[in-house]
Amino acid sequence: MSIQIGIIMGSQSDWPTMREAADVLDELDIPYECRIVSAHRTPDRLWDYGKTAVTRGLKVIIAGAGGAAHLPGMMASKTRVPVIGVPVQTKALSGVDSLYSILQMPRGFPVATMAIGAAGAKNAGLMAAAILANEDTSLAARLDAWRAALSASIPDEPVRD
Ligand code: RP5
Repeated sequence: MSIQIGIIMGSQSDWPTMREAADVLDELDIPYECRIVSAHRTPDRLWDYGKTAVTRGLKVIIAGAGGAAHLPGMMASKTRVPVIGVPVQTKALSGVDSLYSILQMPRGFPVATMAIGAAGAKNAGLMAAAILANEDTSLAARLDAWRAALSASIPDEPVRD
């Protein structure tokens, strides 16, 4: 089967955040591809990626970017493959710039926007897994087990130190 999840990011510097998405997909044994695709620095690469996403068999694109974070929205404008946006935390504005850039899409071209930073990237991986699990019973069982294990790891009471 072809790879169904694409993880794209605007820069190598986004990888420490975006690896959270990759790591959770590894835990769930879901194949994916990773690419650097910048809306500003490599616009032709963005266009090609979006243009071929459907025919290459991608079912979900996870797109992370920081600052003037146009990558997720531009990708959503180029392909009907669902785009999950991850606002990467920035130094200047703590990622609020990234969040608003990704979240405030015009009517007609949605991006499913996650939380800022690592938690958002991890949840993006889990969201992509949940989308694929609708059509994949084996993956659905793995995702259910992952969720149950997380719940089981939460203690009933806090440690009082
Ligand atoms: C964005 O600019 C990238 O997504 C990254 O978060 C930010 C900074 O990129 P670098 O200057 O670190 O390459 O396009």
